[in-house]
Amino acid sequence: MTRRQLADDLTARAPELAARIAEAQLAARPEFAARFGAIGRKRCIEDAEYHLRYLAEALRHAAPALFVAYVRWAREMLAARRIPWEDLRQNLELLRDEIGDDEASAIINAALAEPEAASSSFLDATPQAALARAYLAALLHADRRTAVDTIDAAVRAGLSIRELYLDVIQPVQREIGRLWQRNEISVAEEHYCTASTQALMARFYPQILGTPRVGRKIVVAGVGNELHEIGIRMVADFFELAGWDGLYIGANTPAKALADLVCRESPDAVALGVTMTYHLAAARDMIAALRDDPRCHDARIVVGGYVFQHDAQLWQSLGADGFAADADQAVAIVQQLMDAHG
Ligand code: B12
Repeated sequence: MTRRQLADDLTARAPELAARIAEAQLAARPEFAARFGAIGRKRCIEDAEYHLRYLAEALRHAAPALFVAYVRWAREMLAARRIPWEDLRQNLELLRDEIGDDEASAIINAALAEPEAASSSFLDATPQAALARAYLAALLHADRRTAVDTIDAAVRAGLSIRELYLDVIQPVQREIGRLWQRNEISVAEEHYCTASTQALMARFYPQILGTPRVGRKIVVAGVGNELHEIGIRMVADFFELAGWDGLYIGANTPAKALADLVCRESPDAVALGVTMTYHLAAARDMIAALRDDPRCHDARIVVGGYVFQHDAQLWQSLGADGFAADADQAVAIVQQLMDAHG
């Protein structure tokens, strides 16, 4: 079986394999089964299925880093919910033995060999650390008025939209994710912060849409069931600031509707965002569909989003023309591709 066939097979058989792994783990740990009962069994199956989905993508794209990063993330997330590394490790070892493939085993072993590493605050590294901290603190106190006033004062003092987006909002959103991962804030608090930040961004549209036009168009969208929107929205806004028409479609658009819109609009470029590793297949399929359609096969296609941070070559295996790590670079890369294309 090739790597890709194995990845497809694991994806197709994930529910069945996950159930088998969970049974083996519960049989080896009767005290766990007794303590957590039916809910424990359900969680165990869900977790194993989740591990399988990430492993399948790491195999499919020959990108072990995707699985290694996932296990590092899962370890911290589960530990914060009092599920020890031993449980996760046992689950992964059972998964490895059940699959019995050398390449899959090598990826799982690489993840198991990783030393424990606690994540660190995203606010330490930003040049706008004090402002980012003040904004986040206000949101975590459910005080949107102070949050907005804090940003307004900084903008009046000269903070640009570029700095607001990349040095304040981006690290704050990532820090919110880290706090959720560490079980320090709830899903509801994360939703409140994200919704407040989206409302904040909307206040700058007169400025964002007011730049002189350069006669270029880009469609910006998330793929598949992707729900993460702020990153792609920033990308669309940076293109608007550079004078492009940035058609921001948002996330979670049916594939056919998105492909039809791209072909109808005939843009110079398309920007596709992927956050969750298990949405990579949707990006690959969307790129293939656009390349196949004579109405839009000329458009340059770039990809980006959280998942690409783990492997800088991943974009190539999706068939994209390029990748950018942030919204600023996205504009630069697309300009380069346009120049090279003539
Ligand atoms: C807000 C949020 C959500 C919200 C999104 C709401 C919305 N309307 O956007 C909701 C609640 C829906 C959500 C759901 C989930 N989330 Co979430 N989410 C986040 C969070 C906290 C912030 C995302 C964000 O706004 N980032 C800020 C932006 C600016 O950063 P960015 O996306 O990286 O974008 C920049 C670059 O990557 C690049 N870029 C982005 N897109 C593109 C596209 C192109 C073409 C280019 C060139 C560049 C580019 O430019 C951007 C700007 O510079 C992240 C934390 C994080 N680290 O990002 C977690 C996070 C991504 N989520 C996570 C998880 C686990 C989930 C869920 C599975 C939770 C669950 N159990 O249901 C679901 C999955 C939903 C789905 N089907 O997609 C994990 C993922 C971990 C992993 N191992 O995969 C994270 C990392 C949180 C964490 N630390 O644990 N989430």
